[in-house]
Amino acid sequence: MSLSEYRKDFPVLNEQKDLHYLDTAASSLKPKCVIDKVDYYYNHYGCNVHRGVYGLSYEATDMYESARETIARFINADASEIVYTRGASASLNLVAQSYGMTFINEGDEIITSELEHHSNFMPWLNVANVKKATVKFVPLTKEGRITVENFKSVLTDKTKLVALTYVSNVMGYITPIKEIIKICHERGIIVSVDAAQAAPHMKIDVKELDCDFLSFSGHKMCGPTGIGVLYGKKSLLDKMPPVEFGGDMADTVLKDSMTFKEAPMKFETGTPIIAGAIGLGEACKYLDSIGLDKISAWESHLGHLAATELSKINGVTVYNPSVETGVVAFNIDGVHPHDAASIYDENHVCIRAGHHCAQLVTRFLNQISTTRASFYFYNTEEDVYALVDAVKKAIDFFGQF
Ligand code: 7TS
Repeated sequence: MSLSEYRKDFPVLNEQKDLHYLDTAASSLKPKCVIDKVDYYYNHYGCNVHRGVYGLSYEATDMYESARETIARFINADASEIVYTRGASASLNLVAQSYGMTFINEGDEIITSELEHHSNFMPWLNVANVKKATVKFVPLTKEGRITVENFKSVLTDKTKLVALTYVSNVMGYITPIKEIIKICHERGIIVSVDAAQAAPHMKIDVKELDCDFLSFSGHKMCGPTGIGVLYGKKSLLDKMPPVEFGGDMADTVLKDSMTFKEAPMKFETGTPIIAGAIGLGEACKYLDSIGLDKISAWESHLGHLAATELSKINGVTVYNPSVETGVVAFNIDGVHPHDAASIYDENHVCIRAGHHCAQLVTRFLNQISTTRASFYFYNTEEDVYALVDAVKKAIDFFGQF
């Protein structure tokens, strides 16, 4: 069941044999095939796309656009529905800035949750403030989950848009998003899904989900930094205005008027993230070659193992013991996560401590900070036990005071 055979694809893991990288939720490691693909573009092309009237630029454009098709296939979308952005944050902001600022009006309600990353909450709070709309929160269950029943309890005739995460970056819970989308569409409500922590780990089919928007980042799924994706239904993208203006997205420009290219081009201003897009296409192929179902199953096993083993340690609180993905949130009672993290680091265990850009979750847990271990397919049970040992060492160390 272990996917450890893929560890050899990661130069960082080959270079540092004693590294326990448990911070994929922040950014995944990058496999050689992706690094090589980016390198290939720079070594053999290096030129711009869409504009050069010469063979080199045509070929680079082909690579760049065929990556869009690969990414579209990865989530069962059409290439015309894939907007390249610089990351999930940019994608989520684009939905709010373009769709939200145009179609949300005074008195409307936007439903979101306390589980959101700041990038899927702040843009909507901003829209609500500007447009005099209201933000409502799905009440979380005691363990911090979004349920369909709780979602329904905040739904009203005024609800215009729902912005929810598919998988929480702190708690690792999976939102029952398909059922929520179905309920929303029966009432004509638009749903924007934050899939930053889902797309790297589970098979997503946007047609089956029927989501209106779906956002994710390349760097959390073996792709380069600086590239992300906004999937939007073509009918919605077509009626949304661009929010950035300039090179490449213009159709006709006159002294007193301008027109734009069709979506997705109208949202991609200036020289695009060419190498990033090409690298992300390669990352999608790589993940597909392993199999997203195998990836989720292995991560779920590691997440469950870590939550179980950490829960056994006296003085450790695991906040999401029932987690179904590879994200585990915990603290050593009475020890600040940043202090403990220094002991983890000494033991070559890389994990994140802090509010994880999701302060509403930390508040929900009544903490100022939490520690998070996040697993990917390249992690092993050995990584789990290294974490458990490091936590015990931190308890021993801080217990002396
Ligand atoms: N949404 C979720 C659910 C996320 O986890 C993140 C990043 C983002 C949006 C934003 O993605 P970005 O690529 O634009 O930064 N989350 C984290 C994290 O948990 N630790 O570091 C970044």
